[in-house]
Amino acid sequence: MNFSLKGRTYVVMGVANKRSIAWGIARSLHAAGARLIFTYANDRFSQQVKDLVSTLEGQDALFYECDVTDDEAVATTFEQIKQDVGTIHGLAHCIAFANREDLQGEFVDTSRDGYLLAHNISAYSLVAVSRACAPLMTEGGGIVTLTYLGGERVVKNYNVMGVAKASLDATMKYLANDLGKNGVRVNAISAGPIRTLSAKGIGDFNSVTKKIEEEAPLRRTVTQEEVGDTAYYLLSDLSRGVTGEIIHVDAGYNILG
Ligand code: NDP
Ligand code: N5H
Repeated sequence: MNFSLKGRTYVVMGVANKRSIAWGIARSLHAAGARLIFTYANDRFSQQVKDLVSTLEGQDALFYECDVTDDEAVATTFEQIKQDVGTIHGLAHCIAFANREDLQGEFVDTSRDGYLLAHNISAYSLVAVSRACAPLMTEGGGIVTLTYLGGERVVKNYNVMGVAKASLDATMKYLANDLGKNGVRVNAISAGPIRTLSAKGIGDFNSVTKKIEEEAPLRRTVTQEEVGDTAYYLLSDLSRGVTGEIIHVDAGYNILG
């Protein structure tokens, strides 16, 4: 079996800068020979994304603006992708958001608006995006999303995002069940803490990583590249029998009691 991604096209959603997990995924897919399509929320980071992608040798990438809270934008983006490339073979959903004030203090204080916003962007978006992209996967395909241990257990400061990730995990499984009959697999990667723009200035990130360096089986944190290579596995035929699964790429931290 050939696990090259040459001749295949993947959509990567959620590159903000070179530290983004989505960027680690893009590099792994690129290294395997894939053609890439990037979407970004708004123009704020679009030039940065284009500059980054220009460093990928021989990559003839396409770019689309897509705010996942906007149903029309999601529909239009995938209609446009269909017109421009026809078939796609996979998608990486690397998108989450919660208000800063909801990522500190007590979860019990979460407002209705803050709860709905976090779930809208971080969990429902996977439903909207999967519904729009699955019809383009005419040769079968893979969808991968990014989750975190805070959706399985209570992690200090993760708060509403933990509840949204629990919803995302279940969403991933229900989508895997629906889309499997069309040859579309849906999986999640539960990444250990990585210093990205999202993680910046929130909670006590340093104390979380210190604990991981001291206690995780591998005694270190993980990198965007390691998450990227697992996404490559999940988006290639290497994982053809795997769907509805959560793979922890966290140096083994989740096995600790
Ligand atoms: P980044 O800040 O690099 O990426 C977050 C992305 O979310 C940004 O590109 C942002 O787009 C996008 N986004 C936010 N709102 C919207 C929206 N309405 N529509 C479209 N895109 C939106 O952080 P990460 O790489 O850390 O995050 C990627 C995923 O990984 C998230 O799901 C996160 O929860 C998850 N994760 C991260 C971990 C970590 O330690 N960093 C650990 C485990 C999981 P834009 O830049 O255009 O605003
Ligand atoms: C226990 C922790 C540390 C505390 C919680 C962090 C949660 C982070 C997730 C969300 C996505 C962060 C977020 O929404 C930040 C925004 O309020 C402000 N930032 C932005 O608007 C920037 C500019 C844009 C690019 O960010 C987004 N998201 O659009 C968890 C950590 C140990 C692990 C971690 C960091 C997990 C995770 O899910 O990201």
